[in-house]
Amino acid sequence: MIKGVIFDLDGVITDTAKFHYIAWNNLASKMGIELTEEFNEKLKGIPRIESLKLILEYGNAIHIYSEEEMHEMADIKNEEYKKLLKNLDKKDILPGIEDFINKLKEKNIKIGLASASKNAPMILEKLGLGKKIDYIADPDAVKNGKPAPDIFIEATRGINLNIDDVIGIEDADAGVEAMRSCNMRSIGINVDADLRLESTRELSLDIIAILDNK
Ligand code: B16
Ligand code: MG
Repeated sequence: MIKGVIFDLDGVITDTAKFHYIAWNNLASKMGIELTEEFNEKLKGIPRIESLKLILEYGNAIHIYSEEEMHEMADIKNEEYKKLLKNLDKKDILPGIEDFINKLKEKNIKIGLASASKNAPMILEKLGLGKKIDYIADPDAVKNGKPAPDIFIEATRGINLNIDDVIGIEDADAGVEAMRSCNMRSIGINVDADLRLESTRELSLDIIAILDNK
């Protein structure tokens, strides 16, 4: 029986990818790198500094900057990203998510968060969901980011359950790969996983039951 659900944040609970894209694009264009939306797909679920490294590799500029400079650049991007989140609130919760979370709570199913984002606690507060999430795994507390499984293992540990007791929900290949490598059952939103859904609207207790019986 499923006793817990592990959520990804960006792309599952809310769509912050568009703000990441604007902030990365502005930083990249200062370095003469033009990003495409297709390339941006590769950054989904990838931690901040690794995302910057992928952008610099894409622009053939990785050799130009020191680690320290890269951290400064990532900080600049994050400041702009946070400004773009200024008006984020309840209306930005993806369709069906709040209702699904409430139904999980009614059934005493624990909720963990496995997001690569260091901004996750602030974002959840803005969305009014902070109190509903039982445990937010800290990406700084794990060794390897997605596609490594560490953050999903940590989120499961934080809600005192075993991997077999939970399912995870992701929108990015890196996140599904992370779940697969720790044998966690997975739901993909617009991405292939054990069960693929086209929208967060389709999430329900019945859908979870399907995965439980698979
Ligand atoms: P931050 P998720 C990920 O969120 C984003 O998809 C990814 O684009 C971003 O680089 C990463 O968080 C780190 O975010 O810069 O806020 O720490 O999908 O894992 O919830
Ligand atoms: Mg995501």
